[in-house]
Amino acid sequence: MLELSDAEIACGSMTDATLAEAARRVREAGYVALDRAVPTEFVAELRTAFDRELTKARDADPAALENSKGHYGVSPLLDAPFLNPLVIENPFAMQVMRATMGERIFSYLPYGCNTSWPGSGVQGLHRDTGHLFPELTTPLPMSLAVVNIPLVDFTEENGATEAWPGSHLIVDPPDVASISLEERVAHMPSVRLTAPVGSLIVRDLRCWHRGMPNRTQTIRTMTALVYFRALHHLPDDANVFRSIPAAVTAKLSEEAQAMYRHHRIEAS
Ligand SMILES: O=C(O)CCC(=O)C(=O)O
Repeated sequence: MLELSDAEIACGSMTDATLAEAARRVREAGYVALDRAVPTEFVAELRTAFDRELTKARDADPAALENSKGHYGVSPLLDAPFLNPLVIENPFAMQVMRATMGERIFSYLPYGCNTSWPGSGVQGLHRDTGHLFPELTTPLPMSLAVVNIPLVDFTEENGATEAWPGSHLIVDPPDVASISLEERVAHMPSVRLTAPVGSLIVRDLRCWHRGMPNRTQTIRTMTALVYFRALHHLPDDANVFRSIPAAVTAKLSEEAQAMYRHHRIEAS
C-alpha cells in the first residue's frame, strides 16, 4: 500500500516522488494501491447506493448470482453518487494513469463493479484483457487499466482479490495454449489485495487475478472503471474524422460504413 501524505490528500495531487513510485509499482507489479485516496464518508454513501442497486438486481434475477458462483456486479446508474468525480476522474488515479498511459486516456460510462457476495466461491483465474500484440514475445507497456475503489474493507475473510504480481508481463508462447492459468500459477506466488476503505487500486488489465470467497455476511464490492491509452488518431479528433453528409454515407457499403464509423454524420 502506497501511503499518501496529508499534504497530498489536502491538495488532491501526489508529489513527483510519490507519483514516480506509484507508476513504477504499476509497471513492475502490475498494480498499485493508494491509501486514503477517496474520503471514507463518500465511500459510505457510495456503498449504500451500490448495495441498493445490487440487491435490486439480485432480486430481479437470482439465477445470475448462482451461475456466477457469487461473483456478480451491476453497472450503476448515470447519476449521483455514481458519477461523482472522486470515482470517475479520481485525481490520484488520473495522475497514475496519465504517468503510465499518456495524457489522452479515455473511458466509458456506465462503469461496472465487482461484487463477491456472501457465500461466493473461488472465481475462475483470468486476465481481463490479453496483450495488444499477442504475436510479440516482448510485452508492451500498459494500454488498459482498471481502477477499483473498495466499498468495504477488503480482507482475506470477505474475499479480497488474489493477484499475481508481474503476471501482466507474461506473454504466451504457443506451447502454453493447452495449459490453464490455474496450472501455470501452481508455482507462482500470489498476493491478496487487502485494502481498507478509502484506498483505491490501479491495475494493469492484463494482470492475472480472481475474486475469492466471501465468508462474511456483508456484500463485498469494488467499483471497476476501465481506462484506455489513446493510440493513433482518436475519433474525437474532428480534423481527422471530419463530418460526412448522411447522403454520402448512405452510398457506402455496409462494410465501408463500419470502417468509417467514427465520422460524425451530418443530416443532409
Ligand atoms: O471481485 C474480485 O475480487 C475480482 C473480480 C474481477 O476483477 C473480475 O471479475 O475481473
